[in-house]
Amino acid sequence: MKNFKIVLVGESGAGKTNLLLRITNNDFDVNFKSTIGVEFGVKTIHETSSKNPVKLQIWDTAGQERFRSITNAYYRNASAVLLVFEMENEWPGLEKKLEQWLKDVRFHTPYVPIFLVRNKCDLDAPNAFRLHTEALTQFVHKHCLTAFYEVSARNNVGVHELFKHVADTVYSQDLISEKVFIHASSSLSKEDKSSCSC
Ligand SMILES: Nc1nc2c(ncn2[C@@H]2O[C@H](COP(=O)(O)OP(=O)(O)O)[C@@H](O)[C@H]2O)c(=O)[nH]1
Ligand SMILES: [Mg+2]
Repeated sequence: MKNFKIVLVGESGAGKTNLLLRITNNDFDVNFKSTIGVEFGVKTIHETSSKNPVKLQIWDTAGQERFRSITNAYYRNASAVLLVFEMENEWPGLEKKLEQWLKDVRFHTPYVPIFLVRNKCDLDAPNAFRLHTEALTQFVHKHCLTAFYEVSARNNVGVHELFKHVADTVYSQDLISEKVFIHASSSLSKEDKSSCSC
């Protein structure tokens, strides 16, 4: 089974650890223990579009995000990044924070798909007008992000759909890079033959 590293990033308190708990243990923790962190959890997604199960190794920060000191090692070999945030009242302020995170992500791992994840959607007032949805959709296009999800780790809303999309994306991306590699090596061997002097 294919195994992929996925990393969670975003502000402290956004709900990264609880997203990990929800997808791996179907659990939720009301306490905010920013310093306690497992390195990663594993989730096998069976219902992928390709019908091939995919194993996701999902990495959680251990509080380093409070100091904006997520290291290169954390991002190393990641196949996708989930940028998690919670809604704030001021869009310009939130946009700035998200852009800082994207800068950091793209500096460490320039080509991976990035999923923008708005957690805690259970906190919305029942009839609240989705003020930010349009701005966020534009943000996703402007920064060429793979997708935008609204989820609730607490109420288990959208979490499975998100990770299924992540699994499908990293799996198909892996197939493409394998094909490119096979194609490149087969054309190389042809060239080798044609230039062979014996
Ligand atoms: N209402 C609500 N609270 C959440 C949700 N996810 C996390 N929280 C709470 O937000 C706080 C921070 O969550 P945590 O997962 O530790 O955030 P992290 O710092 O990004 O890892 C905790 O008190 C959680 O119980 C959610 O979906 N809805
Ligand atoms: Mg945490």
